Amino acid sequence: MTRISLDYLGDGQGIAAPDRVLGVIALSGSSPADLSIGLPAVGPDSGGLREVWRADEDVTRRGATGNLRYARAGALLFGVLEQTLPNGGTAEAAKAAYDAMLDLIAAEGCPHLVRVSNYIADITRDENGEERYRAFNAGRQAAFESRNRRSTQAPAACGLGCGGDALRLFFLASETPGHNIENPRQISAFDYPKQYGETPPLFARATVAAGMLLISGTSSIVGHETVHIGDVAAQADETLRNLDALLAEARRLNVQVDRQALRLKVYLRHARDQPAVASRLYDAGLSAPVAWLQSDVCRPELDVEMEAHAPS
Ligand code: 3EB
Repeated sequence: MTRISLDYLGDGQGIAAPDRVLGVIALSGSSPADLSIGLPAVGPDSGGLREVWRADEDVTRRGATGNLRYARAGALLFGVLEQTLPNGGTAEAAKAAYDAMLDLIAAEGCPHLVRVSNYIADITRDENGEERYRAFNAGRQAAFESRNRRSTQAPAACGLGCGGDALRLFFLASETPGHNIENPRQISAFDYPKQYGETPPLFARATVAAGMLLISGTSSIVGHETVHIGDVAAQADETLRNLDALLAEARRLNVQVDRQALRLKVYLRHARDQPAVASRLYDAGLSAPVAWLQSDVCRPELDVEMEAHAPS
């Protein structure tokens, strides 16, 4: 099995073992990268931050097709894509992006998508009377549906806001299927009721693949409802309960990960909330997050979302 690892680099730090690097994502700052998300960094050390996806085997091929760029190492395929989002054309643009990704992974013999990170410009914007995120969901679903992909096979994901006018996404696909994990405290996103949009979000709460537990964007949602509206500290605590629930489910798959081993990325709607959330994480005994970023979370009433990875 080809395994992946993740590194986090500040500005000016060199990238080790470049032959094994599948992709470099600039979460914040303007250091060279395969994809720049350009989120404002938050907190005391708010310089640029890059996330480096590395395999334990050399990359044997790098390629590009249209607006998609990819790297192949062993049984894994990593790709990045930037798709302009015309005002009012988000569903079509999201479908085009997902079509390109799904066509590539099929052609490359890596049909099992195990992780997609979606950064959507102006995610809460109103487009033809509909929130842009909902139009994104419609396009994503149309691409999956046209290939007869079942919603239970959707990968771990995140759906967050960013600046500019594009959908920026990166993904990891594999020759072999990952194992999806759902959260018993939450309704699966693909089963959300229609109050969150005609088309549900297609993602798994977590996926185990390539030697990694990949936890999706997780927030203060119980059942399908947002809880603790207006109380960011309580939202952080609820999010940690959801992360613990996912770790307990992972144990049932014989994947033992302690909460201290989680490498957390924390997205805050308001930068000013960083000290309050940091103190909740510290009190819960978590390791310091690898990233603090400002981003619009997809439900307007959510103030914090956390994403996590850990070796499995
Ligand atoms: C949620 O739980 C919060 O649309 O891919 C989290 C992770 C969220 C992924 C996505 C959205 C997505 O519904 C939002």
